[in-house]
Amino acid sequence: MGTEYGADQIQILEGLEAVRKRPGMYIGSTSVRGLHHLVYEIVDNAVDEALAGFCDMIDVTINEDNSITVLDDGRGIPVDIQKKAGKSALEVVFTILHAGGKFGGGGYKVSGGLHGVGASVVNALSEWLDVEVYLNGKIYHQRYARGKALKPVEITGECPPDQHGTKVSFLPDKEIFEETVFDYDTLKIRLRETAFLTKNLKIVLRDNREEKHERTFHYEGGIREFVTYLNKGKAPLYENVLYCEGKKDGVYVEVSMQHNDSYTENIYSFVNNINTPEGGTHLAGFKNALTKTFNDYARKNKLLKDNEANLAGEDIREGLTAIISVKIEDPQFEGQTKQKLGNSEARGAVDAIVSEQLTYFLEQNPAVAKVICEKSILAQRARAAARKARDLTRRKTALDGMALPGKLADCSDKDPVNCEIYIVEGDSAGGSAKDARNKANQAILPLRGKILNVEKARLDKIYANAEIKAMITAFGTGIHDDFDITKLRYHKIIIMTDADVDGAHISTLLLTFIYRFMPELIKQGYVYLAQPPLYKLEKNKRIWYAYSEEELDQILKEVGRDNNNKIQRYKGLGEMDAEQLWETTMDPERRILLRVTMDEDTMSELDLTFTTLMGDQVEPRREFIEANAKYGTLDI
Ligand code: 28F
Repeated sequence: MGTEYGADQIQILEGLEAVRKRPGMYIGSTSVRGLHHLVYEIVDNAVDEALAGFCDMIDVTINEDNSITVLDDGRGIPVDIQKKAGKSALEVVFTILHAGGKFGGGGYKVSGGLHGVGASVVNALSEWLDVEVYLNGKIYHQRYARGKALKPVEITGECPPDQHGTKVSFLPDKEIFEETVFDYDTLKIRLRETAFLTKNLKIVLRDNREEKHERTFHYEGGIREFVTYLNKGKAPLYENVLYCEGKKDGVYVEVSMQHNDSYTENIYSFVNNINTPEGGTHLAGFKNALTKTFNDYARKNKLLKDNEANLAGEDIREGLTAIISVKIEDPQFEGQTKQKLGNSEARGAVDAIVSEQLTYFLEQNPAVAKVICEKSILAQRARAAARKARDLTRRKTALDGMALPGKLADCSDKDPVNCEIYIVEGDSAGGSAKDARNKANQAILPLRGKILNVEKARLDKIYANAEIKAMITAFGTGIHDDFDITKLRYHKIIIMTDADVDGAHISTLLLTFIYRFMPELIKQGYVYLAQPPLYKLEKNKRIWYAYSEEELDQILKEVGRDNNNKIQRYKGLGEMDAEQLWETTMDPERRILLRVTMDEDTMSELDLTFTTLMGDQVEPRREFIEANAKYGTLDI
């Protein structure tokens, strides 16, 4: 390496050494999630260039060797020599760890929208990184290995004089990451979300590995189209997507929303394109404006009478899909995970802009206003009924001393860490499971009949449902305000259904209930899906089980395809005797369990997964179940 890299270079290298020593501090983790963060960091820099108004195309490619290439048509990172550092600005961007980096102590992103921040982190964690800048008719190039520049910036060729932009390629370091294979779908979901949040930006994603893919995301309507997309497969209550936009006190605000006929609230908030799952001042401002504006409208137009109570915020948000997106110079994040916006000016800005523009919209569109008010009033009544029902169950459980459901075959061990509960559909399968289980630590809860779809029922009906009550009492945690994860009675909640389309549907109904009412159980990894086999193959008194068509083919190849093969296709769990059920699906030594996970970086897709499965349109649901049945995973 050249000797022109002197004293100050050493200091810089120490900076990036810190990133390699504690990568989690800068990208959250070194798991597959951290791996994908590398791409988001580089793409975010290009998005910043788009937000500044200089870039309208970003091209992301997964290369054959699992390296990544990101190209933009922005101004190109400056290459002139910076006096203070004595080297090219380009090199500074890639080799100096910028103060106030994007991740705080907790390992979470705390600030977006800082031009070029993050590039040095990606560089430090890459085996190699190549950057090309197209500027003034020339191609500038520099290459790095594990964060160290191999040479100063060089001109390696010419480009058309009107071409401009930046291209970054990198290979994540196998010494750092537990996993170095990129997942196309993960990038697809995130890049689609980025495109929704940045109207007019075109993002292309290509996969050049064995299984080729290509997608273009380009939304002229921005977050308006995001709401339409999220409501796909649901029935909107009216045609318009309401949209508010404005700037106040240095906060640029965009809000879009539309109600559907479901009972759940689907609101996503973003700050500088970063998801804020815990909300904050921008979300609070939105909710306040919504509640106030609708109550004012309903009173003024006599939809609410003088002697009737105000609509609660949750009544108005029933079935609401909304996006709140703010852009702010200096975002302050609060809370344990630093995901909650704290800037007080964001509250006022969102409140003022939404109040004013929503009031105007309601006056101009009385038919839409009426539909929303009527739905809210129904929600208000159901909420009162639900409160009564809940008070009743509370009183009862207090008297009974938390009576466990009669159908539950509990285990004898009382330490939750050792305990598992199998949720089984149907009494006959429940019976086999009871005979098969290890009574010491495996409990069985058989559920009868159709499981209630909580996306399609109001709270009063949900609380009155016997199967749901049985699950809540068996788990021991309570729900909503009373939820307490330390009271969880089993550290594995295992959903066991038939390996067919109906079984997949029942699993999804159960997962939807858990996700809506006890999301912590999924977040903390307590929820699993059992994997019963699809086929049994008997030959010369030996038995094989296959969990997929492919596996059956594989086994047949090994044992030979002839007339001695006895193949049985299991149509349901009930067809297996207790011993078979134990050895294929319940024995901890031999079974396969799928842990249900959710990716917090791509929050909005999570709901869509459920929506696709639960919505009225049959087609997307069938596609989803078939796709997941084939691969044997349900990673929501
Ligand atoms: C493929 C990833 O990183 N694109 C970027 C720019 C443009 C400017 C910039 C970036 C300059 C000195 C910090 C150009 N002209 N794509 C990208 N495009 N960074 S990153 O500036 C960074 C500052 O230190 C840019 C005028 N101003 C800014």
